[in-house]
Amino acid sequence: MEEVRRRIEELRQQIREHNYRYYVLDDPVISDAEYDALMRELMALEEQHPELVTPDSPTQRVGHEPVSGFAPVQHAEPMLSLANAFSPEELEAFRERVERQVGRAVSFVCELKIDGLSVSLDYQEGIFVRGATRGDGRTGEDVTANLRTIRSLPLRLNEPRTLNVRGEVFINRADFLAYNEERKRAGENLFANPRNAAAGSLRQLDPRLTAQRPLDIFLFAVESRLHGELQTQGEALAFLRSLGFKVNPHYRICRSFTEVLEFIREWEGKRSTLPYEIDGIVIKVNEFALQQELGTTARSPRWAVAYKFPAEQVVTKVRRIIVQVGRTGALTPLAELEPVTVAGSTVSRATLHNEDIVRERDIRIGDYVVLQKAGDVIPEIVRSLPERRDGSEVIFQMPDQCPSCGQPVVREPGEAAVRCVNSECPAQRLERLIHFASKGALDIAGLGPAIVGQLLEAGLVRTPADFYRLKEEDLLQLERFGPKSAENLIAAIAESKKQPLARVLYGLGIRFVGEEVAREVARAAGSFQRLMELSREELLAIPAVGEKIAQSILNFFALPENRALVQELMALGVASEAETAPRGQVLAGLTFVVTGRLEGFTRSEIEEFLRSLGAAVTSSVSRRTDYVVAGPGGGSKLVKAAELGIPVLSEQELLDFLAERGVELDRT
Ligand code: 3B8
Repeated sequence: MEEVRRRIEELRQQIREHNYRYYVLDDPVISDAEYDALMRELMALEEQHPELVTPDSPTQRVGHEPVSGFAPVQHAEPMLSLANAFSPEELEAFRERVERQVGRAVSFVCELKIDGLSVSLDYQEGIFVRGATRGDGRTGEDVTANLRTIRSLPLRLNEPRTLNVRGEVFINRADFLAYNEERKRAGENLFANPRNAAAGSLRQLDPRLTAQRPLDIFLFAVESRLHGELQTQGEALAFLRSLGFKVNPHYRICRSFTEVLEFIREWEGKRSTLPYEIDGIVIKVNEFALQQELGTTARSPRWAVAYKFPAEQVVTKVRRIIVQVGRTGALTPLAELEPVTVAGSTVSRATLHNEDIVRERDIRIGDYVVLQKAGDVIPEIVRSLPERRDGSEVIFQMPDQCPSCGQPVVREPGEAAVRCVNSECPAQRLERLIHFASKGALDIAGLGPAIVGQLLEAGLVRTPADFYRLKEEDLLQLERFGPKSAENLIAAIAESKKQPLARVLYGLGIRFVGEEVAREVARAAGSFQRLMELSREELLAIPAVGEKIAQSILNFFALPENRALVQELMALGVASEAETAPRGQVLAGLTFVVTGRLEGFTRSEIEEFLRSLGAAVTSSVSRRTDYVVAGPGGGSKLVKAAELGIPVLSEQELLDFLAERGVELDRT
């Protein structure tokens, strides 16, 4: 037995080494056949001795049975996104801001901006234990099983470290093309670009399918806790490599901004020679101490910027300009184009935003136009080509009646948008219903635009409250529904009642109330009932809410039909959990930071729990922190807490603290 154990360990060690050489260094020293022989021997031994199988064994990459959806993962440090610079001028502005704040010239690291999707990886004592997508930056999805299938991702590090790192998952250009070809043969939908293909693969529910897809990963960041031990981004990249991670080799430490510009120019030219797609260059302040000093905004670090390569431009023809009515009644002109391929996908429509833009860019029906993708995603008509006109082109006129309901439209002074103000307008109604069910709002699976359209058409729904009154029999009358799909949709709708108030508020589609504002307003209100009663003063006391937003919320709740809708949703049990939950908001107004390794819970469990009690949980210790909860390995945050005189609670002390406030928490 001891012998078997030894042989298994030996095989794993060898296979790991060969994996590293093959997938990370791209420099194998044995043939594929020799490698296969090692792997087969290991698999056979593990099959005979299943008790010896460990999660970090190289055999564990193939993936197990499908998981049902992905569990949410709270990021210990928020996953921010990069601010963009689209021109040398914007890049120069970044440099000036940095140097003004730091007070001197600084050195930068330039990295290729891999066009994939960011993930966060957790290792415990050197073992890969969890990986998550960025999600909304605060909460991602647990895609551990799928990440395990990426051959260049070490399941076990060269050192038994406990840490969080970040990187970019991507697919090679050639693999992407082959993969799309395969999908075409199988009659499946094609992916528009490698990033979408990578995202689709990573979010694949069956890891056995993900395992067949050619995903790869480059690592580019370490958690800030390591910023004491490592001093610069350059050191962090070297450190990541020493642990066995794949790090993109084409980075450069630049001692002056001239070198940064040179790096950019160089890669703008060499971009197409890479086997994977990049959409720009990331420029980071090299020293962590300076990064810390520069800090972050709500969304992005101030110490880094993504320089986006100028967009690819193509010429196409405007066939028609149609007018769409949005959920707030805004009329938007939309150009229908002769289909063209730009930046990797086919485009046949582009929004023209509003009347003024159509006039400024002098875009006429029948015109040839220059099209590009803004930020490489949203198709945008940059300008028309008047020299190619033949006289048959027609100047676009915004209608003075709503194309959906026929009511006269209004243009408020100082606003670019023309609006239909008829709240009964069918187009607005449809868009509002679609929005209510959509991803950031109630996120009702199976209730997409087409189904909502059918339901509205059939007279089965008029307001979001009607969704909750639907019965399976109602759905069975509709095309495309069978007993199973009807049952699933009803279940998904019922399930959505548990969504937090913030999502419901966002789902109401109040003008200027985006997801972030909705979160803050919902938290301040605490309950649905209170939400309707918030006064102007109370609204303005919320940091994210200014005059314009406050007025919009007041206007919304001033309308009897909207109040009636909210009353109905409450009566139907939507978002009732928060206020009827047995635990009150006993921690409201307190800010916590959780650090170190806890025993009874994961850090994100504790954080979620504290939030459910009304606390704010942040990732860094500041004067606004009330308590730090620390397990072993708290590190720099404890030092900061001591400096600022902030009380530190052990796990047990936290439980006692909560018990004193009438909250019991079971260890799991
Ligand atoms: C901070 C640093 C986001 C990123 C970052 O290759 C932050 O560094 C980020 F908030 O998204 N796609 C890279 C890449 C992406 C990011 C990054 N570095 N090389 C990439």
